[in-house]
Amino acid sequence: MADTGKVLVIGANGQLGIELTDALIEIYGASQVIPSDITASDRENFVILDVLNVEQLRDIVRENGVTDVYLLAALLSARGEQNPMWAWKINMDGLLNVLELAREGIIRKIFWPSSIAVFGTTTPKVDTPQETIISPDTMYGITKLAGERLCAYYAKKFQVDVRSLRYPGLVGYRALPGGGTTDYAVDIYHKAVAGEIYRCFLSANTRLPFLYMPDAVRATLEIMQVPVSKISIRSSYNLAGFSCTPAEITSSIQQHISDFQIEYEPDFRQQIADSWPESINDKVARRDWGWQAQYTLPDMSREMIQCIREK
Ligand code: AKB
Repeated sequence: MADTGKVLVIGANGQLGIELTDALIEIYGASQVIPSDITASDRENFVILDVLNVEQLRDIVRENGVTDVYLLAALLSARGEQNPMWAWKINMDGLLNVLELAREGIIRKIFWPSSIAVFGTTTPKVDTPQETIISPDTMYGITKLAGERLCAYYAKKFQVDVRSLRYPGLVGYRALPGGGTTDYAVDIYHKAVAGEIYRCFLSANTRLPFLYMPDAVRATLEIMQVPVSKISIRSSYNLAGFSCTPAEITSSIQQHISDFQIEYEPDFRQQIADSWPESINDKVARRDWGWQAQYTLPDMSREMIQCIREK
């Protein structure tokens, strides 16, 4: 995009951040992308940034001519339950800091991820629609719901161009996720390739929605590139890939690693998973900006196993 200044990725060392940063560098060039996180990295242009430090954020944005911000720093669902106040602080203050810079006109466009965690036990579980009962049961979900409302508010009241997706569980081979309930679906592949038994913290038939990382990265790039006139949802778009259970992932892995074994030892994360939908209806994203997932569970298993082996 000719009118894009520099792009700042906050949370560039995380599971999605690593892959999204690479994709952004491919589009805009390394000199245009500023990866940042609270821990160091040897990436070009990398800066250490604490999203809670609004002055530091403002300086980095001003000094580098940043126009677009991808705010990925967050505490996920399981860690959020272990430290709810910290989850509230990181997830809400971080977002507000970025929204405020956009309201002041310093930032032009924001991507902020929401999650299926906005839904709760009273939400229809199957084919969950875009507009439905949104009544989260976790602190992470509460921060995502509040964040969605803030995004919609800043968009309407101050014409801030903030765009958002409700990610399901994201699965990729490059980095391990940290502190989420859907993390098992990444860990399981690493154990399988290492020839180890996987002890799953969810029960065999817990069905959840997932998205393979290349689809997640593409969705993020697509929603940020689509003309503003196509964006009808300013809270956050439902996004679907495929849905599966730990038992189904196990069978899919066994197509490639026949002696792979799993044991089930559900813990506190079972209750979180039980409060989330099994499948998501993303027809509004399809209608507005042509979203279409490409990967299925068998595709993902084949690629995950191959890529982890190569690593
Ligand atoms: C989590 O499990 O907390 C996240 C999510 C679904 O947002 N992966």
